[in-house]
Amino acid sequence: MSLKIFIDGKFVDKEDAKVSVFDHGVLYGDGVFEGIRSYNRHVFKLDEHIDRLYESAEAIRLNIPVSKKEFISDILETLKLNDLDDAYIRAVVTRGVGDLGLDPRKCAKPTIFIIADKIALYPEELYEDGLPIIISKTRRNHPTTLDPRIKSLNYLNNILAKIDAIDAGVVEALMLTLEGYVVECTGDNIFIIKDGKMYTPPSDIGALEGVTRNVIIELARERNIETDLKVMMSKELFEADECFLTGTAAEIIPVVKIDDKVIGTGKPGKITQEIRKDFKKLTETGGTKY
Ligand code: PXG
Repeated sequence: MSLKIFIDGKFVDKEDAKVSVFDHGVLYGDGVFEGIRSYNRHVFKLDEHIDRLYESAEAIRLNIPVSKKEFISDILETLKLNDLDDAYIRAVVTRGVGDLGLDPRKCAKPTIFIIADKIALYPEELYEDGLPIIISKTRRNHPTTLDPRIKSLNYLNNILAKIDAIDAGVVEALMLTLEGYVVECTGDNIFIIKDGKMYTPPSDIGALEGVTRNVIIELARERNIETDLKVMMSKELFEADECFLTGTAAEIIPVVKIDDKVIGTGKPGKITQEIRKDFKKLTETGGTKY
């Protein structure tokens, strides 16, 4: 059976799921999206993702023409129709079809589509051995130019950093602010552990406020591990006891090397592994059922 894609209120076969070349999402990257996961027929943190989708849309003055409740029900319907137990969900809202020219008022109606597909997971050995990453030469967009807290269809900043990672033979790259502070990776937030305390950069310097990031802060609190939102230089990462990345796709993945600097013992850290276990438990037990 062909995958069914939700597009503008209808379900169509994957082969027929097309948007116009005049869609401003295609022409200008004018739109927003969310990447969401489901585990064992439960969507993980669905409300949080939907809230962020609507916040991203509001930040670019894009009025999503359906209610949050309807959007949620369309996502659940897409999952049911495709009979997916564990899925990767991509919800996209573009400015819509309009004439050439940047003016968003040219677009009468936003385009909405939802893809729910099987997930391609990172190989298990990356979780067991930990990742080497590099520091990208591509700096993160400054919040006053394009605020990285908006999850927009403009991912070129991140893609250029991803190319830096690929060129260096690794899978992720750490991005710094223009001032040289640590912000986040191309599709993941970054954390360190130092002397039993957890640190992650504050989102206002230009990191996406990750749904997974917030869950990790909460899980750490339950283990009596405090988190400081801290502006850090890369030197503080090199001197950390443990380091890990968080994101919907990667979940929690240990980092063992940054450029040529080995982090901690060079093996995934103890606290990282404990929080990974807590996270796994949470994904197995919680979420919106379908
Ligand atoms: N920073 C950036 C720049 C991201 O794009 C995260 C952090 C982590 O946020 P969440 O809310 O996922 O914990 C992201 C998330 C994809 C894909 O298909 C990308 C993300 C999430 C899911 C899928 O590349 N990015």
